[in-house]
Amino acid sequence: MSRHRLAAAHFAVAVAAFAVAACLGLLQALSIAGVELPKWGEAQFYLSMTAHGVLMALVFTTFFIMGLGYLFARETLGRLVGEKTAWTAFGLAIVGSVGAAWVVLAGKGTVLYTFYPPLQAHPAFYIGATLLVVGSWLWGGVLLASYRSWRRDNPGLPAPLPVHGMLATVIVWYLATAGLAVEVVGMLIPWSLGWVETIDPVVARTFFWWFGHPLVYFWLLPTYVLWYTVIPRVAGGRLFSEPLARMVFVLFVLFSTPVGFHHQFADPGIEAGWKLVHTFSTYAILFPSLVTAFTVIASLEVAGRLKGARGLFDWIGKLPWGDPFFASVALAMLTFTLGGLGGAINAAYAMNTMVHNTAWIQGHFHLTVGTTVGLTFMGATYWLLPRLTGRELRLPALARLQPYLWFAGMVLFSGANHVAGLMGMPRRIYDVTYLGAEQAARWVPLTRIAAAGAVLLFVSALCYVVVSVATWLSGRRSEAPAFEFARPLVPVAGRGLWDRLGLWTVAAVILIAIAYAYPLLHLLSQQRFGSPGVAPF
Ligand code: HAS
Ligand code: CU1
Repeated sequence: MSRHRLAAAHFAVAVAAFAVAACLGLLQALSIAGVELPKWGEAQFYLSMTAHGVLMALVFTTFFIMGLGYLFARETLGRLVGEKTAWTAFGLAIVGSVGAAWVVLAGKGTVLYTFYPPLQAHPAFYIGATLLVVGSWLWGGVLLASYRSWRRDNPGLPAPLPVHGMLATVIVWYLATAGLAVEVVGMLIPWSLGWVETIDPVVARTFFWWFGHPLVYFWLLPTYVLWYTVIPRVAGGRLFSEPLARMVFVLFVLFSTPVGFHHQFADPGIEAGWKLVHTFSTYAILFPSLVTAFTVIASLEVAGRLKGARGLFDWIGKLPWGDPFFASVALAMLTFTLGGLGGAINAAYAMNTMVHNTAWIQGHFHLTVGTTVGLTFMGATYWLLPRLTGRELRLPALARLQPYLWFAGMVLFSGANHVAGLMGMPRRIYDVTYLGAEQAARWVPLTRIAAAGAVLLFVSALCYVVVSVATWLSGRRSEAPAFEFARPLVPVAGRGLWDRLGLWTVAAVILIAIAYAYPLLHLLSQQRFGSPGVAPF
């Protein structure tokens, strides 16, 4: 444990944030389905939705990913340079998260997790979020410093694949949060402090989505690291192709950021041609996930065949479906097939107009971040805990059941939301009946199916938290198993093009400049709502 105390501390915060957010999620789904809850009204609904989004999407994920980064660096590079800085980062991130959560729970920051102006929070909300991000920047710095130190000792070797993936995550995160920093430090904090009277909502949203889309890959890349470097091993197989895996991470560095307008198709002030450019790059960013589907499935097939499977599909039956980590990831992958398809639908202007701001969107992101990422992290916890704490998993039957419960709950919750969205049910709405409007009668029954799903999800979340806490506190002590990573079928010999991460970062910056420079200048040239009306146009 002591070797990985830092990582363990991050996982503990992640599980705690998850536990609180899971309770709020259930309340919201029941409320939408029309269940009367005590002391609950419109204000509580939006407050809860903000807290749920911030705690799940920003706090749970960020702490879990930071923990994974430290763990992979220590295990595969044999070092962590700047451990004191890492603890400082942890402290900053905790202070920031607690501060922001406190503002929300006190009712002074009901701005949802996208905090679009003109919704305004108490300055402490934005400052708290900034501290969380600064903590994560320091985390990235520690990973980079550890890698550089390792590189000096191992000049000819490619970075171990888990570190290659985590470095790509760090780069995506730095590129993404540059946009967030401009929005929060340059616009939202001065505005919330009253230093400026107005800010331009479209400019703010543009910087938000500069950050907001790559944010989803900040969540997804560590998930992929687990899929590529651990799951083939857990399944008893080999990684099918290491070069493909390295390429995938590089493609995410390149294409994660210049796509933000696919969240702003409905926003005025951005020219249609530029929206189309972002649609094209969005379709480019589908490709590395399709490659991942191929490579990971091929790796699992190798596992099944090594166990003696014959024929076309027998290998599927040979996979360890009773292992909670494997089952979590397999179900997460199945879910992503649909979530990814939904993403491709969202990215097309015409189809986006049918689903934008409807319940379809919450259906989409509960498949993607809520299951593909979330369920993978939950499953990974069952793999991590015995290795971190030297304690055997407590209540293994609950752990085995948990991913299946989550999957079943999500089929109901997300399925119902997708269909309701197509019928026109809006997202983020307290009263989805529209005071009993006739049209709403079509989707109201679906909210009850979603609520039934939410109950299953809550039970599954409870199992996860109970197993984690019980293992941590009272698991039987035994020798901690080693952290073992998947070996590739054919090892890569030396450093290649996909390992030139510095070069790819420069290319990514150029792509971001192409995607954003003109549209931003154009927005800033229009004098309205606090935009400066800069000269060139
Ligand atoms: Fe998304 C909105 C487009 C992926 C999260 N997305 C959101 C929002 C969130 C989110 C949170 O173009 C809401 C934001 C808000 O609050 O307003 N999304 C995409 C596209 C992808 C995509 C093109 N999204 C994600 C991921 C997320 C995430 C990943 C979180 C982690 N999304 C959009 C668009 C919107 C949007 C628009 C705006 C909509 C609007 O109007 O507001 C792609 O990255 C998807 C690529 C995925 C694939 C699937 C690959 C499949 C794999 C598994 C294969 C395994 C199998 C089974 C088959 C191409 C890798 C294995 C077999 C065994 C035997 C085990
Ligand atoms: Cu996006």
